[in-house]
Amino acid sequence: KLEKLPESLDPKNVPLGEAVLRHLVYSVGKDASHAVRRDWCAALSLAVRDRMVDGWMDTTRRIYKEKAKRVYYLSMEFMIGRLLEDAISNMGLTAEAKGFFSEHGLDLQEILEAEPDPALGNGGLGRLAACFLDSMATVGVAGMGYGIRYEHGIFRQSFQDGWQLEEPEDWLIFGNNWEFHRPEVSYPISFGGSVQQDAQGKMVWTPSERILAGAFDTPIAGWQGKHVNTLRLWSARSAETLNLHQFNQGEFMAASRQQVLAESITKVLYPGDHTAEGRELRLKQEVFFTSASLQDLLHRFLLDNKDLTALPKHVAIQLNDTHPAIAVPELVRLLVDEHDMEFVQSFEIARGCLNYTNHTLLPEALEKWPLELIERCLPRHLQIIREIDNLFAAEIRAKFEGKDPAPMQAIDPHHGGWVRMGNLAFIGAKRVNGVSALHTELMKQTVFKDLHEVYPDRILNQTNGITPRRWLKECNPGLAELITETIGEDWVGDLSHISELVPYAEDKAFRDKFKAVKLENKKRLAAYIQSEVGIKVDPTALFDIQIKRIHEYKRQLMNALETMALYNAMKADPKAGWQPRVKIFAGKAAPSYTLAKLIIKLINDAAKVINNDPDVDGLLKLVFLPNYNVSAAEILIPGADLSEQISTAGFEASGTGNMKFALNGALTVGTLDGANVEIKEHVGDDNIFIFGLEADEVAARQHGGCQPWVTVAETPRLQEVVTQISSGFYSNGDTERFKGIVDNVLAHDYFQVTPDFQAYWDIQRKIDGEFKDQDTWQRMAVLNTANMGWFSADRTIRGYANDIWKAL
Ligand code: 26Q
Repeated sequence: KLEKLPESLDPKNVPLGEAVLRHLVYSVGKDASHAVRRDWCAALSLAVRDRMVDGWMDTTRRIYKEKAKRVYYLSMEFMIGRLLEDAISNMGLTAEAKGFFSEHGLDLQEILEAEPDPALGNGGLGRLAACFLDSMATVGVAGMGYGIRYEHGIFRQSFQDGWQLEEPEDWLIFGNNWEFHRPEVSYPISFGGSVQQDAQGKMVWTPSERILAGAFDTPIAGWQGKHVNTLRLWSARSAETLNLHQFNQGEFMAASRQQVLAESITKVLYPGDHTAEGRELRLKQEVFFTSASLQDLLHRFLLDNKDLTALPKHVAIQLNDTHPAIAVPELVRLLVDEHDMEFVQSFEIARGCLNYTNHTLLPEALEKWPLELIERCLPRHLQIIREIDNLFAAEIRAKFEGKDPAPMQAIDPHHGGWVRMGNLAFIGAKRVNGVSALHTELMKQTVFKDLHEVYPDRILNQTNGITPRRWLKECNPGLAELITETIGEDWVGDLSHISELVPYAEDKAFRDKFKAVKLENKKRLAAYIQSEVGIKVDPTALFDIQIKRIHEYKRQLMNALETMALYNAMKADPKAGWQPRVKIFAGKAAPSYTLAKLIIKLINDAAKVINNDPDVDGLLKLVFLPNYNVSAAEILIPGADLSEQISTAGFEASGTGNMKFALNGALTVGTLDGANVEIKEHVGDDNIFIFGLEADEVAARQHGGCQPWVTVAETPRLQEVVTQISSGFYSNGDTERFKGIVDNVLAHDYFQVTPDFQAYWDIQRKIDGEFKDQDTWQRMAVLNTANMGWFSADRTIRGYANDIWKAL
């Protein structure tokens, strides 16, 4: 009887404004005259969240009734960004919210900006997971995200004298109005101890340490709010109660020891990407959230099923890279040890549910753990990994006579000492996928060559995508309105409709409006730059933007060197009719990545020289914006004319920033790498600027002995810049400061900056020319937006649902 609530309690029957005021007073505890923006933001979040709850419960009931296949997306990272605008927009409440606040003399935009930006990830992999949540809820997949509720997300970046400084990030400090704490949902996670065989021959693990995982749920509404999924994040706490006796004796530290140790597991996000630091705490984080998620999904399954052999029919689990790859032995362990199943059958069940997405081929980013560490922390898991490996080896020997399984096993018996998580994930997965066509091909040819030969049907491709809600509708309202008034609003829920814009590329009036929107976005970005770093830039100049994590393979250095060469050329002949440019960089370097941090310093030092040189005033500005995050991206991307996607071919698995820029009408300068290849196919060869070595040429050069110093000597503009840097031109005469960069480029240049430099310079000068012909440029820009429909994450999710999860 209580299930159907009285109409009067339905939040939809209360005007949003009234609900906000009620929450302001009764949930936040402030009256309107004392409320600051943050209070309004809290009240609005709670009012909007109320509107989501019915749909959330409906979704749960529907999934249950229809026995829909459940999809679990396990990811160490969710780079969700601010949630309020997303929720308002998807719930169709934008106009009402705007109206209410403007009636009270408040600006909705400012209130939205009072929300902290949850950055529980490093970069692309984490942001992809967040886009997938939005798309699963939009497409109607019964999907749930599982991750870690880090108390501190990725560090806050600032610059001190041009050097990167890392400060702790504190997104929870004022509370989190989106989450529902579920204190009753809690699972034990064990570590250490030993394994003994009991009288029945069963393996019994007696751990030395137990920690509890507690659940925090955030509702995720899809477009138009019909379907609302859950992001469940785990937080660690001690299984031990406080030692009150000790505490009362005055030994506060000792009494709290267990709590502090347990809670350290979900304290901070590891800030490295593309480095697989073999740290014990990182391993514990991986085990912690993976085990909690598996226990939780098994518990849910068993609520209405008895037979665990049916698990693969009802459940699909996606592993976001190898970070949750311990799921392979952990799921087997739960089935064998906790549910009394046979090992072989358990492994079959695991192999029927688990799927693995690879996001990188960089050797240093492939996770491997020392056997000694696994043995010490996870003795039972190590046993199971060995059993899985043996089963796998037997399977290979049976199928392929004379084939040595060793190089493919999780633990290579010839070069023991390590557990290779990529191999483990591959062996334990039903499907393995790459994230762009090129990347998937390279997976088959390189890292997983031998495994692909023995399981030729296991690897498939799912090219990444982005959500058009956040990455067009919300971040670029001007362009969204123009598109909607031109072709209607269907594109928001089905981005393939955006191709209806193609004919408008030939419509001068439309192009002018498109250009006017871009100019407004560039003004907004110029104001942001002014307020963040105090540099004044001209909104009519070409805005050239590279925003992503700082990494050698992404080649911010090549961009910086080209900027310095352009500066030299402009200074030598300022009246030569140069296209004015603003070069914009943003991105964080892993705290331990010395060379990446030195590249930041070089760009900041170069900016100081260039921006203060009156000879190039009005021609060139160089900006490095601190603390790049999702919120910054939402201002930067709509304001770009040119998108820098210049990674060494073969190294960027996909990229997703490339898609965001092109969708917002920026043209791409890029290499044939990752999803750039597919963007080129969709926008057309004439509407993208491709240059440089291709993946096979890069591989050949990296393996053959190249002599970068010779290439530098043969490239005069590059030679000049390198000489300037090493002679202290950008470092007040300090010839030591950038030695690390110069030596690397001259002697090693693994990422092929020197052979690509001239081609990059040439295409940039071609871009200068094309930008001057604004009519042609705008036509190309419109065709970029119009042809990006395929890159919707909705399409990607349908691909996973059809080919991998069998869930639609
Ligand atoms: C592993 C072990 C220990 C510590 C850190 C890590 C770690 C953390 C993060 C390793 C890798 C990552 C992140 C990888 C990543 O973001 N990859 C990007 O994934 C995007 C989504 O598929 C692609 O678009 C990018 O090309 C790819 O670089």
